[in-house]
Amino acid sequence: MKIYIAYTGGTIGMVPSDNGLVPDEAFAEQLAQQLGASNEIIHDFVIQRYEHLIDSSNATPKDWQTIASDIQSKWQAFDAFIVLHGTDTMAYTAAALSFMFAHSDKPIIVTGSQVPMYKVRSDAMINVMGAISACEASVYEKAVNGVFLFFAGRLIEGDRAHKAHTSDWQAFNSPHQPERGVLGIDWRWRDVDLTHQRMTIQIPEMKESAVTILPVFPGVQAEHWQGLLNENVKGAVLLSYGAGNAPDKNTALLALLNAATSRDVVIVNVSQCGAGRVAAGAYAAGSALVQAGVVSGEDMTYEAAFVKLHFLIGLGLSAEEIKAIF
Ligand code: ASN
Repeated sequence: MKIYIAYTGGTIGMVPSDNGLVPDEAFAEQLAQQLGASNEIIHDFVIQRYEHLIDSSNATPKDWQTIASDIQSKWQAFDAFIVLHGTDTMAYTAAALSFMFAHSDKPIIVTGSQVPMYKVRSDAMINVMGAISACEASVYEKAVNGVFLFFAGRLIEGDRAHKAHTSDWQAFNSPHQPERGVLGIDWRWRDVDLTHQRMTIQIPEMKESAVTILPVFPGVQAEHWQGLLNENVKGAVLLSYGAGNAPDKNTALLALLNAATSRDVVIVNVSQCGAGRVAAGAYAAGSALVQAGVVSGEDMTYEAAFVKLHFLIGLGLSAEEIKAIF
């Protein structure tokens, strides 16, 4: 197999500095040596070190575009793609790639590690080898074509992953759907419907300022959200309580939401619970949001909802079209 590995930064390739861990340029070479040292790995690898290696907390939608354009330019030349990325925003990038490479007919696996590869007690090679194994599986297990996040033995759909732990090896979960595959000694696969859907690659121009997140918390005031809903914003993820609730007695807050949706800002309701589905309307406190024009994010993670807004706004769709797609 010809496998393209994009090294974008993240802990996996970091080394200590006076200010803590920083990405290391030499990592790509070290990884190439490790992969080359084994007779068991028979693939052709190209490992590309990105010019600006980042801690993924610095990632922006522009980085999603850069990674996607890079993969697109290599599409015909490779059978599979692995993106080495920091964990902090890995779920966002995996979601972005899964929208941009919808129904991908090749595997695109995003992974990284909790501990840098230079440490003896590191999860780096375990995760890299798992990602390679997922690519290999795509040959006989068609279910693996598509965009996934692989971490600590779990192969999670790119738009379903959530960073759920700061320090466990198992840093990611898939709160709304079982993982596509779990890798122990062997893979265990979840059955999926493999009805062929035509692949599309769409890499829209995305503006940082276009999408925001509105947190709900006890005592939240319209003033808290005013700046967040500025005139550049076209979409927002509202992080609601429980099954999709927010304070319905706060008329100023609802008026602010109403004003935003009336000027075609798409506001998507996602629960801050971390798991479960939004059922806005089950309570009066949720109905008020529906009346203010807020749409339900159903069982999406906030990462996926945030990225999907960026993607659809970037495609230039109207607020009505975006709401219908949600
Ligand atoms: N701060 C790091 C990053 O996201 C965390 C990691 O990769 N484990 O780049």
